[in-house]
Amino acid sequence: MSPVSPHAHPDPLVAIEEKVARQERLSAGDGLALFESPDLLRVGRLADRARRDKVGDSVYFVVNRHVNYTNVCRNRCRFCAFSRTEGEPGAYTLTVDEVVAKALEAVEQGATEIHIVGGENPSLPYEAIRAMVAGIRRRAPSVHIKAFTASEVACFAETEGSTPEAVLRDLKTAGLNGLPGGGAEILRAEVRRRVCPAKISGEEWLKIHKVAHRLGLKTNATMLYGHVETYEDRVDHLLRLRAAQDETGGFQAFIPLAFQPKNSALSDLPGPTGTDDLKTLAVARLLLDNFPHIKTYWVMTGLKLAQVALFFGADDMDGTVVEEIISLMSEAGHGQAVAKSELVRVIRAAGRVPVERDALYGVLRRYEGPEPAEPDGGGPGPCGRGPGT
Ligand code: V47
Repeated sequence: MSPVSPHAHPDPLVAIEEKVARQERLSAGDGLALFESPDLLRVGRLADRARRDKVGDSVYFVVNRHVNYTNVCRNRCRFCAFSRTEGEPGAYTLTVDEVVAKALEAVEQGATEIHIVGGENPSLPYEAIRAMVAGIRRRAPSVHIKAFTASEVACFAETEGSTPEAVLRDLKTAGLNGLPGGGAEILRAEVRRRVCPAKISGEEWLKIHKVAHRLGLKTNATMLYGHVETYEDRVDHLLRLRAAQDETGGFQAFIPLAFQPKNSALSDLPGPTGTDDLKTLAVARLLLDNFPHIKTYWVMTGLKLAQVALFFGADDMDGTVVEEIISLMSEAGHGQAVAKSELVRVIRAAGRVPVERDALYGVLRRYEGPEPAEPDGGGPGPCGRGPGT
């Protein structure tokens, strides 16, 4: 951080407020000052303003379904309650037909996006991975397939004796449309050494996303926060994402992921508090001035806090989700599915305009006017429990 100028205002937020009003880029020092500020509402108001300037009053959601095709993972990251070693009780790998059937069932119920991720399972042949994508594409030509984190892509390349670029080209030919934002964790090496030493490096994660962008695949970025990382680590993470976005413009959304400690090797940690959830989202909106969308992921925070997050910089509530096992195994306790009508209701109650989007933020329907949303499909599927509070 640069030394404090003798003429600097004693309240660092004043200079930041001026920069936000001028739509000027914030520095690492600004990011740190925002995280360190005890004035949550002031930070939130700034992020709210930045959100309004960028996207107005629309709040987006997508009717989607998650499919977690295997929990067998060679990495065994310390924050993860989902992964298992091959042969361990609870280890599973879905067949190609099972993955395709889950996706098609969701499409029949109105899903426009399928989000597929799993562990790094080197004994799963790459042909099976390709067949999942091709099988869905053959039977559902227009659904958006957002699949495989950068670390899975690196694993496929390794098992194939190939490169991430060749794998991405091949999966794109099979029908892949984009990559989700998982696996980023905290990009800094010192933190990765402590929480996910076997995973690809932060540099490799960024490189694979940039390659995907150059191939025309849109991707997202996440940050898993509230474990061993410091505010400096979070700021470093956000600024590295911002620099990558300056280069390629291929990120659509940033999603902060609140660490769920239960059943993980870090279960002695308390996990982030509600104020940390809101502040992290707000600082992300303020630092990531080149990211169009900031998502609040209700699966990790609960729908009520996700609704409040709409006043702290968020403009996207992700989706109906259905059966996301990563949070289920960490007993996040906020449910696995939410009805479309419920998302519309909470967005309206926050005084904003619900917008059902497709995976590329094309508008499918704006819920304007006073009429209540009709009871709908798109939500809780066969595995759905309603969201908790
Ligand atoms: O990659 C693992 C994280 C990610 C825990 O791109 C945990 O639209 C909290 O990436 N507590 C998967 N987080 C989820 C993800 C995601 C979710 C929603 C939307 C999008 C998108 C992406 O969850 C993993 C990992 O970073 N994770 N364990 C845990 N205990």
